[in-house]
Amino acid sequence: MKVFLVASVLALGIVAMAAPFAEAKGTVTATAKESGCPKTFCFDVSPATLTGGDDVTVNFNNPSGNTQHSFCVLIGANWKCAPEAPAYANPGTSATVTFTAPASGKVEYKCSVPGHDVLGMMGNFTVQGASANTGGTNNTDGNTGETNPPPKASPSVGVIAMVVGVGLLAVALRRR
Ligand SMILES: [Cu+2]
Repeated sequence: MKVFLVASVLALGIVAMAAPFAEAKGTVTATAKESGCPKTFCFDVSPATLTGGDDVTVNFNNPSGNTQHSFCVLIGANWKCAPEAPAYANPGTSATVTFTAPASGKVEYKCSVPGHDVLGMMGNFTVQGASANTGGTNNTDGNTGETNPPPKASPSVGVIAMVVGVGLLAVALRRR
């Protein structure tokens, strides 16, 4: 009975903590720029902050007049590109790449056309811990620039459930 109670309390807490992350998603718009950059080229990336664990879709546009570009993210040890390597996006075309954001830290990005990274087509996404997400950078409907409702449950709910459960258990055991 005691083991069952502890297991139940732990399971409830874990479910409550996991629930808000299950449907996490993010959409990023990245646009290649050949003017108005600190250097020769750059990206206009929005939003530049990701939420840890999100399934991120980057919609990459190359509206330039005459240069091929790509948008690649470093996931683990591999660059994942839009369009898929070794292709580049021709002027006036778009491509998409999807990836899962790491739990926290940074995600490097660059253009994979040789030399374009040092000409300015490189940068980092900042990854917020999922618990820090109070809305704004995490879209579930593919539209950017809107404010999202707060997550349905926060991880602290799970922690509180476990603490309360363990407390009740201690009281129950002491009364035996
Ligand atoms: Cu480029």
